[in-house]
Amino acid sequence: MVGRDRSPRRGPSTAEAGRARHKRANAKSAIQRSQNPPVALTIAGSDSSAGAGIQADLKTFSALGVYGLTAVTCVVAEIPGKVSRVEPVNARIVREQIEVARIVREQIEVLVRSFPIGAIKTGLLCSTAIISAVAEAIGKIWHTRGRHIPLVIDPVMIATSGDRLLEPPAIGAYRDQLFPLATLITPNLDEAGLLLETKIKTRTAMEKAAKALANQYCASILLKGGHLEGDEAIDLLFHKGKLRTFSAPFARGVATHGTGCTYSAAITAGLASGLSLEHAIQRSKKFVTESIARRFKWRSKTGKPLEALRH
Ligand code: PXL
Repeated sequence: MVGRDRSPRRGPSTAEAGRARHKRANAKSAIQRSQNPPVALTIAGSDSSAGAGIQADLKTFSALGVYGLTAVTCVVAEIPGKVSRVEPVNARIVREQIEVARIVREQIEVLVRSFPIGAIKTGLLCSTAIISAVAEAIGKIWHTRGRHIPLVIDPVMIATSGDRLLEPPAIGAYRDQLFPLATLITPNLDEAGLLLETKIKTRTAMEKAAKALANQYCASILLKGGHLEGDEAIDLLFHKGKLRTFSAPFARGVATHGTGCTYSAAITAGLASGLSLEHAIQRSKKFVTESIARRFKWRSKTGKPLEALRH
């Protein structure tokens, strides 16, 4: 067997070689830095059909060039149109829920200590204990970092199918603990109605509701109007004392779900990438509208349409 030549290679002096190495390393770290995408964290539930929840958030982050981190709060077994079961991560009784809440908090804390997170979003938080854990973890992070990371709260309460996803007493925990930390809250008409204990049925009522929520929680509000007005899907932003409208043609006869998750994830990706709130929302509205237009279409064995957003 021929032995390998282990003698030192001939080449530049040690100092020159050191300088060259240093230059290469600098260039490499500059490349690595410039290649690293913005980072965003989603704290949400898992949707087995992957149209909504943490799966929709990750697909949206990727499509918009953002590296997504996750903290899972609950597991939802479902297909489009039917939620079969919602299970908080490993929780059956209150004691276990507190244990779960600790797991959720630890996921967030360890990620925030390690990654340069540019924005955070919350989706389905499922229970009072989990909302408290998330609020506590985010409050602590802000305190130790000495700055606020933009926080987008999608107050998921009811699925597109009409199934309830949040236990009713948890609304109080949202109000008291999490909303005060929000940069932006993105309720739909039903969620805003539950929060304000009223029905929102007109454009004027929408304007009143957006302002009332913004005043109550000192946060910007994006109230999603869905199909309230004719052929347009109109959303109202109340931000820094001003109302602004975002609209797109309303898509009829669509059987997708997860548009709310996708919308708030896209806004979070925009904020993590340094866009202003208004620009992030404008880009996200377009992204959601396009994801609906180019949706995937299957048929279930019983012949029912089975559709999913193409992120
Ligand atoms: O679209 C609301 C939603 C959010 N999060 C999870 C879901 C759903 C709807 O089904 O499963 C995990």
